[in-house]
Amino acid sequence: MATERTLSIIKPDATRRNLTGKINAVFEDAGLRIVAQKRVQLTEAVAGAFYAVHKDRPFYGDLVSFMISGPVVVQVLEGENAVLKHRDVMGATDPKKAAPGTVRAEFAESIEANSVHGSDSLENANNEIAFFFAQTEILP
Ligand code: IDP
Repeated sequence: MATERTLSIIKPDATRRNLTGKINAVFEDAGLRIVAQKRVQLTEAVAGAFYAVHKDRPFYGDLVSFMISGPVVVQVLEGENAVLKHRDVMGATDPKKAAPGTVRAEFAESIEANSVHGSDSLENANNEIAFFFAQTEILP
């Protein structure tokens, strides 16, 4: 197994409910290391660009509005098999289908306000990390 990095976002529903620490504890307990982290208010342009892959989906407009409804915490997580490990501890997109103990099962409010984002492939992780972070901001 290789050491990987993945891009994680703690979404506005979770920052609003003061859950950043609890979610970070799930990641750290799973063996993921937070090697970069910042709390930011996304603009419509930035959130729209980040989720451009979904621009033709019916939920795109609502998703962008949700993502700018409050601050998010963007982070780089590092560890063995980090992309898949992070997706595993996040749980399924729809919290009703998420396995018990996953972040989304424990904390998500709905399929949209589902508390966390995680890159779904190593290639996307590299692109999404570069979208938010300069190399100098990542401190293993
Ligand atoms: P993922 O975050 O589990 O990878 P994606 O299908 O990539 O799921 O969707 C991106 C985000 O769009 C989801 O995390 C969720 O916030 C939102 N989303 C996905 N499907 C729906 C839907 O059917 N209705 C509303 N929002 C959705």
